[in-house]
Amino acid sequence: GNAAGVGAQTNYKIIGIEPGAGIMARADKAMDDYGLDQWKIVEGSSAAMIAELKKAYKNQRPIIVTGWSPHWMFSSFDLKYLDDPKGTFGKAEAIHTIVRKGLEQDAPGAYKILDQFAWETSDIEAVMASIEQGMSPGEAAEKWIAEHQDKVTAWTKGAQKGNGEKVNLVYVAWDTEIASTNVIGKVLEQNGYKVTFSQVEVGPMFAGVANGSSDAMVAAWLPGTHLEYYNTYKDKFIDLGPNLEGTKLGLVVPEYMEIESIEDLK
Ligand code: PBE
Repeated sequence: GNAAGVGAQTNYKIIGIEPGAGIMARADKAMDDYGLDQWKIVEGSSAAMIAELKKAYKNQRPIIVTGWSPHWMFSSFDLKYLDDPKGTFGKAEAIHTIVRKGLEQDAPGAYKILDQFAWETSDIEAVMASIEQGMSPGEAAEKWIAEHQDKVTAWTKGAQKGNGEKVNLVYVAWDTEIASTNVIGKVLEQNGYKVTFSQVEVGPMFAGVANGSSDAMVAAWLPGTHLEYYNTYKDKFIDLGPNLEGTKLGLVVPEYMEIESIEDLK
């Protein structure tokens, strides 16, 4: 059947991303939930996963990756999520903004902007698409900001201007987070703050905001994906709520593959 064929053709490998990512824990759990003992989740990076996907897609070869939405890959390639009848990858979630304690007192304008930051899937996908087409993340952020002054005005409404205070934004190099962090960073800069960026792994991202070495992150996928990190630190930082709703995680394959469900991998 298809499943045996797909397994043989892919060496029973599912192309994963950074080991600490929430989606990797979900993918491991899927192996148990669906009894996929033969299969392996390959650890790597988001960039390496995309490179593998591009290569396989170009040659119309079978490939299975850990994927998430929003993501530009769904507009660049014809892809589908494998059905997940057991719900291992969870329901739609939101991405939250989280700041360190004391930021409101130290940089009230930055706090207010971060608190008011909220956008839609189509917005973040536009930024991701510009980056994918070769723009630097900073340029892509500036382009989106110039074209969406209505949204930016709503985020900055009533926010006191900064006076060169430093704001450090911490993030992981996932495509979604590269886009969002650069956009909010530019908006903070345009409002008088001196913004620095720290790119780290997911655990240190949460720890950094909790221990105050970073000021803010816009990259917490909740309530499920980052639940363990969130629970570890939740008393030590301030959750400003969703900046984007309607995310999704799962196993993703090209449309040309003839499987439809994670169950088909067994
Ligand atoms: N992601 C993108 C992350 C959250 C943002 C889905 C790769 C994760 O799995 O932790």
